[in-house]
Amino acid sequence: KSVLKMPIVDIHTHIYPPSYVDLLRSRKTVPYVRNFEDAPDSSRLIILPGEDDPSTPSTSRGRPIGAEYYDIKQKIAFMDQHKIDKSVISLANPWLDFLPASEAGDAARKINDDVNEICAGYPGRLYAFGTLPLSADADTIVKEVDRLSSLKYMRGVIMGTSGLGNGLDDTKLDPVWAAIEKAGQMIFLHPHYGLPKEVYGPRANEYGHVLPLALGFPLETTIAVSRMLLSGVWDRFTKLNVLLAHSGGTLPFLAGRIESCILHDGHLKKAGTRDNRRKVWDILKTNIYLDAVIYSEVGLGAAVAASGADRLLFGTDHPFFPPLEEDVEEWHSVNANYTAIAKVFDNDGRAKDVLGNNAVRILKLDE
Ligand code: 5CU
Repeated sequence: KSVLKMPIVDIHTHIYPPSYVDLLRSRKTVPYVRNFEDAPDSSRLIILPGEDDPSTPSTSRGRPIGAEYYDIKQKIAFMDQHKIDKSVISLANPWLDFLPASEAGDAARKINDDVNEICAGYPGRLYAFGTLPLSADADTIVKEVDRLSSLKYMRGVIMGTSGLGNGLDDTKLDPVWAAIEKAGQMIFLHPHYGLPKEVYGPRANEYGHVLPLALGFPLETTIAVSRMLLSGVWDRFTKLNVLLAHSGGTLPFLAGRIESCILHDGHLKKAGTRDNRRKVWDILKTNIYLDAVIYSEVGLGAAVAASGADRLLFGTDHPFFPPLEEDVEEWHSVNANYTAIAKVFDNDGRAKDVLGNNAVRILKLDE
């Protein structure tokens, strides 16, 4: 009797292909890559808004960037090290959001072709989410969605929360949602912009990146998805599938409150949008998928309760969150996610689903 090995699939794992790093090196404003005078031998990746304010301590000025961000061999070595069989790689934030409209279409085609080519070097091990030229017009974006369907290793698109500039509740996005839905692609929704820095207070510089990454990112995702819900995106596009980064931000925990606030809102009642809509819980179990990048069984338990173990997919966020200590081979961040899965599912069949079977089934990684 043959014993089939269970695949482990990482669906949240980023890359900046060399052409994108060249683009960042050519820039002088965020996002960019630069060697600073106080450490001329190491490059730093400055991507988050305000990360290079003059008041920012040098240790909070972006993050060191090495080959792990752009050399696919390092990704494969990381996968081998952590027993990951397949990865669905995606361009990391801020994608192409910052490009002038006139450059975005060409840049998206180049980056997507490069990423597809990288995957072709490791058949069966690498797949990808493509990137969209969101600063261009809807027609250019839709063309790239359609073109992605012809690229062998592409399984969907990664996007941030800004949409065409006015967020994901903008009805001007409807042709884009329609094209993605028609193509049967998965949207991997990922934060980048966080919250206005004022909410972190005057002592924010003392806390490194903790507040923007631990709270700004998940709340940004939660707000973006809530705006999609409230504006009826999933009432108009009932088959639009969205994979939410970081186990949905705080959506699983707050879904009940969102639903209750809708039910108790007099404005929505009068406008007729309170009752005539799909419920948050329905969308969570029909259109939304969640990654399992939440580092603890408490958050993971909420994700399972909200969307179900059959909609949860393992991820690592590589190359972000490497161990800070030297000589550590296995990444704490990765092991925290493995441990949470083992604890929540007591290593039953659902653990195997979350670790890989779900991703293979949902993203068709055996084709
Ligand atoms: O450390 C960070 O800033 C990040 C980031 O920008 N994007 C991401 O996916 N994870 C961590």
